[in-house]
Amino acid sequence: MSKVLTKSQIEQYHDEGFISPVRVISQQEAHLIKQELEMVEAEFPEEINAESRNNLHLSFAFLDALAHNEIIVDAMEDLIGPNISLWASVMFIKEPSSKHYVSWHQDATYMGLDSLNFPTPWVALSPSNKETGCMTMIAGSHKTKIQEHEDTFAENNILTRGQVIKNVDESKAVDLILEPGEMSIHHGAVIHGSQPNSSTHRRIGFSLQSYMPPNIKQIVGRNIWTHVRGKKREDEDGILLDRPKFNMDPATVEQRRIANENMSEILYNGAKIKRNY
Ligand SMILES: O=C(O)CCC(=O)C(=O)O
Repeated sequence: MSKVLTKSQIEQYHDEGFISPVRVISQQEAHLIKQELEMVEAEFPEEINAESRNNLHLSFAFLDALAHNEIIVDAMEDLIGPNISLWASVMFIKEPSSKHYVSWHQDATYMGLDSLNFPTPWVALSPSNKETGCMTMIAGSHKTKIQEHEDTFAENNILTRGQVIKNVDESKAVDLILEPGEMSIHHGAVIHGSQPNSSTHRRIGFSLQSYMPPNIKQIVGRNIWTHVRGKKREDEDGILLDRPKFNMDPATVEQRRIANENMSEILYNGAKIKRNY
């Protein structure tokens, strides 16, 4: 028996490579999280900014709580079973009327894992729609292998390397429209991207990238994980991260630095240029 997802949502994940929308928290709760996010952006600009966007769940207790939200984790259990760890998180913010976009890509390409088969929830903290630059998925594309990605490092492309898959069949493109507090879930190999935000509001999405069962291992960098539910991982080279007890908990802020260094080594493995995110 599944815990949160319906049979048809689970089938959709396997057939199309994504599910959307799933309500996680109320609009009011999402608004409070956005307010707290904007408070810590003002208070700790070194810790959280457009470049310092990875693994914020290790520095801020309210984002750790979202990463461990019961509805999200139950949905993950429906897809990957009861033993669950989180590889990383990324806060994707597109400022109002900004040119920033995300080119067609498959997440698993540069994550250094020995599998492509894992789910990523993307939680909307503000409206995500065509005007604000929601994610668009190519339905069924997770069934193909990893496609060739060209590293462009294009200035307005907010992916690490500005990596892009060319000649995507856009006839299968589906926009994932989300209200604040809803999430989509996408497969590690589904081709997706997003357009610029042409609205007067920020578009904010917290991407929990990604939840993994214990059989999936890191093979490029170190096995550094946030334990989420069930049996803890026992990787030989592994580190299990702590959870922040409060915002800017010094113990986990330091662990975030180590996790981010490892993540950067993995994501830019073999790249000609390394950006700060
Ligand atoms: O936030 C976006 O527009 C893209 C996010 C993304 O590519 C992801 O979460 O995998």
